[in-house]
Amino acid sequence: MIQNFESGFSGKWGTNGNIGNTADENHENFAIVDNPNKSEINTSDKVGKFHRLQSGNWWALAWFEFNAIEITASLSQPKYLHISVYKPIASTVCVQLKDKIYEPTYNTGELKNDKQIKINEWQDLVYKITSSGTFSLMEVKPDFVNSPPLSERLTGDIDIYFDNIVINDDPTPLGEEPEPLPEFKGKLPEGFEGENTLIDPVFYGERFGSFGQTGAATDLTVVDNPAKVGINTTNKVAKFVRKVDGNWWAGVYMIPLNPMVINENNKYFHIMVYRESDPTPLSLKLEKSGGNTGDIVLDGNVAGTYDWVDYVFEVPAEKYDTYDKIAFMPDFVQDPAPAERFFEDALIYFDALEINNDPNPRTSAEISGLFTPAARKLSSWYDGNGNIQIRLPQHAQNCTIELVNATGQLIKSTISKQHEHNVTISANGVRGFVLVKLTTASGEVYTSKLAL
Ligand SMILES: [Ca+2]
Ligand SMILES: [Ca+2]
Repeated sequence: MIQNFESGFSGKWGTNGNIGNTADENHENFAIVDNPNKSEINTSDKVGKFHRLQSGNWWALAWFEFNAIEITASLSQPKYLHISVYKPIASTVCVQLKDKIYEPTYNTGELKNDKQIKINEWQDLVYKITSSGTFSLMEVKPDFVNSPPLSERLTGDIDIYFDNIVINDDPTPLGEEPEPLPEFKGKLPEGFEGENTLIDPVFYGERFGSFGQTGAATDLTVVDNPAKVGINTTNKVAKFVRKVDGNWWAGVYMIPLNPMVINENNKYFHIMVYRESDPTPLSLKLEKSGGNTGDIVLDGNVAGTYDWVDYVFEVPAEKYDTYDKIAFMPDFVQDPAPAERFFEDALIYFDALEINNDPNPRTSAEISGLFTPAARKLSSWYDGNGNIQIRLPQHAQNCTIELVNATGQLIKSTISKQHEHNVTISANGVRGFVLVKLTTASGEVYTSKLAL
């Protein structure tokens, strides 16, 4: 709780930009008053009132001190600031937390919210805080509109009320339904090109991260390919910041949506790596609850300094199983310790994660977008009349048939009907290579590639 105005201010307060251009301690234009409308989300007695002068600056604000609070927040684990407002006009409300008005050490920056729709009714507005700090002063710019000028927007001074300023973990405004969380879509194989990757810091921060070193949201991110050379000329890759003071076994983890079925036909885990430092061994470990593959270690390739190398980890037969978590340690050297080998945090890039049945390094980081353990061959063809024909496997009913393009995007999908032998899908507007993927009701996967 930052302020609910029920028991006065705990420090100084005033306005800025309402009269003049510097912070003042004007108590006439910013004061605690009776709640003008006890209803719905705010039935409390006291609220803050900002008397906005029509003659003031467009950015005029109310400020107040409060007992210092420490906020720990990051991009993947944000905090949410709530403020309930009651205003005679709907407009942008801007808030800002600092430790002091001028030259603050901690500063959230101007956080804006355009979601006010209620007029002369209490409405809760929510702001995402993504950086940590110790805060003890708040500025509220409750009518933050720079154009048209105030003389045209307002016919006179206005009173703006606000209350119930709290910070918590709840992104949903008081009195409203939560927005549904978008579905997690991070899958293998993973090339980090699209919107839905294994690394989704906004909604799914718990599905990836670093370990063995002090954690930060910047430890594992999707970035532009630092060098579109050799076998990897794709746009996006993952970046791991290997901390100089981290443990020797520090690495990253990712939890794909699809379980990783490892068997005789699907045992080679490929990953492309690019680094700017000398090669060192790399370890891959697939994990599930109650078990893992153990460290599968490869020597670093000297060609992998300032160039992309495809590393192929073979899961040993005694470890065939279904796993759900990838642990990757791309600088797996116990001695000398990282602090003795690096002067500063090392950047290690990786891309194109894929499990298949091919022990040979790949020559391209373009991936099919499909993870098909032991996929069977599907019979399908382009019939010359604008349609793709698919012959259903014997005894397969209610199959899901999907067309996927070269970047892994789903173009079309359909479900076969009872007793059909062939399925026809219109190929209108589809160009280039497509993958036809059929999944039977019992989960068997059949694929074929077509050029249209
Ligand atoms: Ca109150
Ligand atoms: Ca890529």
